[in-house]
Amino acid sequence: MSTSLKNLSEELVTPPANSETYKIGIVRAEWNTPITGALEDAAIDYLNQAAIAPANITRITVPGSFELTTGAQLLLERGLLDAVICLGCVIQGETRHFDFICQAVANGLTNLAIQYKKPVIFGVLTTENLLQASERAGGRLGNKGREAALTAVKMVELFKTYKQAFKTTAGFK
Ligand code: DLZ
Repeated sequence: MSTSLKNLSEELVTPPANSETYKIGIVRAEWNTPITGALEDAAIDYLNQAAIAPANITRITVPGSFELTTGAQLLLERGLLDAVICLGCVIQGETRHFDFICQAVANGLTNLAIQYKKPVIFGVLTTENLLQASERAGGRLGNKGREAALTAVKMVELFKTYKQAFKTTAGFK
């Protein structure tokens, strides 16, 4: 989402046209709640600034990051949302749990995006320790929840723009 050259957390908000009609889902993992709660607060804050109507934001929680895929599927299968933001925090422990969870979530969310043809945003921190997570959840390295929301809004705008272009012309250049 960001690199050392660019931190999307600092990008200014420019609400796209008709953004109040965008329908956004948020799935948040309860593991490491102080971190994932901070990610969600920043995501909501960004969506508000981008003029997304609060009534068009659907929020659910799942126990851990591993369940983000099924949570997102639950929201997507209703066919009502334009994008789903998935927020989690996986912290490396002494076992290989970390690797399995991160890999499964990344693959699971990618597959959902392809299956449902909707943006599914990977807002999952994968860190070595709690300090690294805190730095990315409102600390010195910004807030990846805000960046996830920004990415969702940009992707919905892209989808709507291109769908409109396909409708009105034979294609687009
Ligand atoms: C089991 C587990 C572990 C060890 N660590 C984390 C973590 O750091 N972050 C997280 O979101 N979830 C963790 N979990 C829980 C798994 O995501 C999942 O909920 C369980 O394995 C049950 O499927």
